[in-house]
Amino acid sequence: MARLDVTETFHGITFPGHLHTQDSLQSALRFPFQDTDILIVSYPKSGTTWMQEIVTLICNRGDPHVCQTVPNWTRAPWLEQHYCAMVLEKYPLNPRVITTHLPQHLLEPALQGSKAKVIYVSRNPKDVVVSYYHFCKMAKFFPDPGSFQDFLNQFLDGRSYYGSWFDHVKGWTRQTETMSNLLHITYEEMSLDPHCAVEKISAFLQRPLVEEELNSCLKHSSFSSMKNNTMVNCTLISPEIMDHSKGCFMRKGELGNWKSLFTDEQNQHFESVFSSRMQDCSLKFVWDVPHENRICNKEGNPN
Ligand code: PPS
Repeated sequence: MARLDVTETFHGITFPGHLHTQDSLQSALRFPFQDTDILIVSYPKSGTTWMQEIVTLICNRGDPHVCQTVPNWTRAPWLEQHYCAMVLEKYPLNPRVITTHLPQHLLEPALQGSKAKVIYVSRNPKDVVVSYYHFCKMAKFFPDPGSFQDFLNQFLDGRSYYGSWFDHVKGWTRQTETMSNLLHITYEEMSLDPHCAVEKISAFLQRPLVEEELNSCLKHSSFSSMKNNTMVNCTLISPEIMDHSKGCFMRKGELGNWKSLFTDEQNQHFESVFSSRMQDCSLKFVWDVPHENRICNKEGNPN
């Protein structure tokens, strides 16, 4: 299944045809979730792979064996991608860890009444768009991204693959008010205080860890460990699909890397689109909170 030049449009959103078909997208909407499932949800480039690693490590009490021997797309397959059903059948997981980039409104019917635990990861959209831009240069299943200005315009207009960042974040975070089985965590929280973040995730999954296990989770989910882990750094993907000469999947792993690419004008325009598109979102994000100002309580929740 190459289909590198194919784009699937589904419910008005575009998806790379290399990984998605109309059937696979349709099946995702009818997916029979089990109450024991863990669903990782994110807009692309928001920390998906990092969360897959943390969840896998928590489920294995810090033991890195699975992380180091099973590719992330097998141990936490993307629900909407064509191989998902095959993977779930061939490699029974306990618990099942499933990943998705789909927007909330499309998955709502399938999740209705389910007690599956949902973890939503968001990230500063300026860092998302920069990470996404670099990724599109290396992933041959995306069209050439062209100039950063064009790519940014598409992102702000909601024309990117996987749809609008604004709709995605608003759709899923709105659910935090009503769904007790949904945890929203940001890439920034994970980066500024990984210990606190892993504690928070393990508490949410009701899989408490002793200090040694928690430290092992931290060690093996660090950027440097993951950059060298072939099970997550995309180097297993053939050069026909991903041009590794054009960059690394584990690229920078930084907060505020957008500053390397945005001009002042682009930043101002971004801010103005952001305030207008997010005015109906009551959520306060922690993107720019300095480390020394972040405090954790005993349960691992940020105060
Ligand atoms: S994807 O393609 O949607 O699955 O990408 P995703 O995994 O969501 O995002 C990739 C970015 O996450 C960074 N990353 C990390 N940052 C810090 N620590 C760890 N452990 C980590 N793992 C992945 C990765 O480097 C990409 O961000 P950028 O800014 O491009 O470096």
